[in-house]
Amino acid sequence: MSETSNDKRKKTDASNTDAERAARYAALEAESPRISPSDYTTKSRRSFLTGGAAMAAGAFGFRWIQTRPESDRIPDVLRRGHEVNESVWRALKRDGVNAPTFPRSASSMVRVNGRRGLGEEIDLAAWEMRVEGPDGTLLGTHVMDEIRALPFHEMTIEHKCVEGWSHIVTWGGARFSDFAALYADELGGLPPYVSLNTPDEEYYVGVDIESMMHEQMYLAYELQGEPLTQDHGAPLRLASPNKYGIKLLKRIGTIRFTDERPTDFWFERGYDWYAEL
Ligand SMILES: Nc1nc2c(c(=O)[nH]1)N[C@H]1C(S)=C(S)[C@@H](COP(=O)(O)O)O[C@H]1N2
Ligand SMILES: [Mo]
Repeated sequence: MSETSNDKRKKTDASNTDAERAARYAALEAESPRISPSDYTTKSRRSFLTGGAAMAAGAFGFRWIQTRPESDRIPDVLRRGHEVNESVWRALKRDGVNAPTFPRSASSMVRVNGRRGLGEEIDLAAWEMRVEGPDGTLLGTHVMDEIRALPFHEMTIEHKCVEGWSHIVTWGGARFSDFAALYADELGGLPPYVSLNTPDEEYYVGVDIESMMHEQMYLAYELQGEPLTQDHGAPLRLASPNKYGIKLLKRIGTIRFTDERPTDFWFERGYDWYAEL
């Protein structure tokens, strides 16, 4: 009996070296139906997430990435295999499932990793976060007291970096969903994407609204029960176990709700846009 593509997909968690991921992907890519770039952009997210459409979209993404020039900044290990793995995982993932949490005692201080957009120290007392709508209009600004006024949550989760390490860490802060609720009416419902930037705009990420509204997506201001240090993103950063670290912007300066899929620092350098776990 021939192996169904479902059997193949189930095997995606059987082994995990990058070479194996790349090989699995090449096999999936070979059997995928071809779609054009315009198909890709007009697919609804729902169909994107299910079955063949997702595989086809992944295949397109993979071919696109192969045409990109190599960047010397990317640790080569996870480059293509990684992109591939993301697309496949995204297709398989069920909505609404939480990543595992751990007892607080299992967590410890995580290293500082990535300082793009963190340049000089900032005056935390003077920090304000801007919120913009799809047309770029300023909808509001927030000081930390307003973020602290939202319900406080804590989670002990595994933070994962695309460089291949992970660390169990305890984050404290507000759920992004509680924050976004402040703007939902004004926006007539939330648009499909969120773009986040450091104040100097040196680092920027784009995230789909479903991922942002997940209960494990935090606007974090505490790490290991202490206020964030500047190197870890003070006063406010993203934290989640469901996205790779590259998406978890430190030192948020601007949040923009948008209809267009926003550009993203590491997407521009060859990584999968979703960087989903
Ligand atoms: N502003 C900014 N945020 C960032 C980065 C960065 O370079 N600049 N690096 C990301 C990466 S790759 C990781 S793994 C995490 C690391 O967070 P940490 O330094 O608190 O461990 O931050 C993410 N957020
Ligand atoms: Mo990372």
